[in-house]
Amino acid sequence: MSILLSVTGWDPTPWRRRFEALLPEAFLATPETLADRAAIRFAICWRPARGSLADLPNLKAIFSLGAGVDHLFEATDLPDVPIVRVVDPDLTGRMSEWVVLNALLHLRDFRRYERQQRECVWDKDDDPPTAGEVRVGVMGLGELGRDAARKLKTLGFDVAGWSVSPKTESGVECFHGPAGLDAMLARTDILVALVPLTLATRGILNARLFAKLARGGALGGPIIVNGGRGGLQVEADILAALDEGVLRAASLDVFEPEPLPRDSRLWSHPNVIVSPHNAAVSSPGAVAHFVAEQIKAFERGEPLRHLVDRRRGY
Ligand code: NDP
Ligand code: OXD
Repeated sequence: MSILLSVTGWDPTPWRRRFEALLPEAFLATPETLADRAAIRFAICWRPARGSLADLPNLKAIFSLGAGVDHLFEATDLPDVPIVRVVDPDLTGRMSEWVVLNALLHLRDFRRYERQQRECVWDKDDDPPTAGEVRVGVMGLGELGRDAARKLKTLGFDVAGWSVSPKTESGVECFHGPAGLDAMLARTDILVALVPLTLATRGILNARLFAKLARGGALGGPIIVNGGRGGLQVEADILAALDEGVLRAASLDVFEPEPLPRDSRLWSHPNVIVSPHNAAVSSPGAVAHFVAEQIKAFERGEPLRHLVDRRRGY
């Protein structure tokens, strides 16, 4: 069995080592070493090199090394085979850590106390809000959004969520569809974006949406937390909304383009927390295991799991 490992933007070495150990019978090729295109049965990808997926006549499936698959749909020559994405407790747990961390940083006004420490200032809010007074809206109640919503709920936040299809989640007010979004925004102090980047969601975090967020909440203004994709957000609108007080703060893990350019004002804005697209890294240890198990199951005649719906784009 031959497998193509096509990875750009991440170091492919730990991935190659993991797959060699987990699938010792497989021949692992890279776009640079690939000689026999007809031998390739599976492609394992993160931002695959341009043209690397074309002309693989015996390809059975493509595995994304991330939960998101927008990086695959960028290719014009994407073969028409099943696409599997990552659904793994390791990745899910990491994302929830990042979401909870940022919700707490804003709840506890961490930026202010960090600044004060640098200036040796001893000053505090005498009646700060608790989690129960803060309404969080999670855009996307999928694998990641649902887990984050549950963990935020456990901490006492007043949590709602939004998805395409109707959902029920204990203790979480669930909204769906375009009409449901406005209703959720109207009760949201912290908006967490965990929707995939698709034609329907590109640019959704824009000035029109920010204007619909709740005013008068316990945090002194709405806050956005984007762990989804940079393409969801209109950066100029975020900066303008922060400057005009429409938004109080933003935590951003994802950008377009990445890395975030040095001259972006987001780096230095006092009310923006930037992280380098590491909210939930795909750990080679966990994710290679997930992919290898699926390949073995497929070779035994079992169906692939966590397939992407090409029509929806996620
Ligand atoms: P899922 O596919 O499991 O969940 C996506 C959720 O978004 C679903 O609830 C879906 O609704 C909802 N959704 C999709 N489109 C829309 C829309 N147009 N309107 C309303 N809701 C919508 O994805 P995951 O939770 O696994 O991952 C989400 C995203 O997180 C990934 O696509 C990726 O971009 C990002 N990510 C970022 C990482 C990072 O490190 N920053 C790491 C991993 C992922 P429904 O359930 O009804 O279909
Ligand atoms: C992913 C990511 O989609 O790391 O998994 O962004």
